[in-house]
Amino acid sequence: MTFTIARIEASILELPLVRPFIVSFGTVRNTSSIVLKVYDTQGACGIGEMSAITMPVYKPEYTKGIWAVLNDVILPFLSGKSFAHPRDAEQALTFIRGHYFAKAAVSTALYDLYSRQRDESIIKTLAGTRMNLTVSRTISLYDDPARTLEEGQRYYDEGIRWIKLKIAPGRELKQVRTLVEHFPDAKIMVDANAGYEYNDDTIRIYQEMDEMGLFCFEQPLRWNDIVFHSKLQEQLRAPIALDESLDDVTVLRQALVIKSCRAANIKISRVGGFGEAIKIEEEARSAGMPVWVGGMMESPVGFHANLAFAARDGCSWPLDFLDSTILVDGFFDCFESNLYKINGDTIHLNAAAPGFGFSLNEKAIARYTGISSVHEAPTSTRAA
Ligand code: OSB
Ligand code: MG
Repeated sequence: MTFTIARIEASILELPLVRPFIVSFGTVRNTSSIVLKVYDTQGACGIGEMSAITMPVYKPEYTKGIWAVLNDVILPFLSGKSFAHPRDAEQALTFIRGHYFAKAAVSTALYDLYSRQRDESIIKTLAGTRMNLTVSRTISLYDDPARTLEEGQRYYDEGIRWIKLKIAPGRELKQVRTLVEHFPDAKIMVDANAGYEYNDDTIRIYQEMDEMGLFCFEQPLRWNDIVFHSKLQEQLRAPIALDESLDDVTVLRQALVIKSCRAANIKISRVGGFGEAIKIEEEARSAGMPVWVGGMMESPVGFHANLAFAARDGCSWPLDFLDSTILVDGFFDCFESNLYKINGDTIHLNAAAPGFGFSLNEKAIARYTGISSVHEAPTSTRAA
């Protein structure tokens, strides 16, 4: 069975956060995603999204740039094309260098279309087996350790035992010590979002945090570095996990050769979609490396994509994309879901409904929808 792409609707979706999310590269005040609705010639529809930041501060890509490459290059190229499987579409797009966020919007929409067409849950399409998933929560970057503790306490009281703390130079040791002292039974990791340079001060600070018994250090150094991460990893007990630097499976293979990390954060948007994410998860699994699914403040669309991928065997560390559910104003008003139920620090998945298993509340979503575009294949080029 193949599907032929007849029409693609794209739109920018921005949902406001109830309070800002502060990280070393700046302050995030809203989600910023591009949602694609892809229709085949039979009228079936798949919905997907890429989630990014409005400015190029996390990676070089940013929402308006992603919008441009989608509308100028990727969506016109796809219109009228036929594929047997979404991974064939991903393969067909490899002639375009980079632009992984844009490709992730296409990949997730086509996987949804493909699983709906086969009347199977996306969990089955992605070969997921883990139906009960543990969640972690992320504490923003604060100057005052009392605020760090206050946010940590809130999550702890909800039953969360995996906590990620955002850090930056000079805003780490006191904050980490406070958390470690108050929550000795919690697993605490720190995420610097590439905020540190590799030098003696950084080595000393990381070794001091290592002494405190943290379980992971996410992306300490520059967004495009793997060499100095390897040097730093050599001097630490706890694993370094790459986020920003881990573009694709090639980077993971390089990182394995030079031992840049001992854990990996997979974000569907950052790596260009499910196909590449599966390659990374398989490569990591065969190297015995734990991975987990991270997020970029997704809308409900990307949230479902993340959940489905996290059911795969290798994604053994807790879900790291739950903060949009408490930070996005009216998150749960935007959809109804048959894919999951949240219960304290656990999410139960259900593989009963086809595709991503949600239906959008179009009225609620429309309030947050910005510019839109439509790409239609000329009827003459459409395969029967
Ligand atoms: O580094 O993981 C990151 C959000 C936006 C950009 C980068 C990151 C994040 C998060 C989100 O940490 C955590 C969550 O959604 O729970
Ligand atoms: Mg990160």
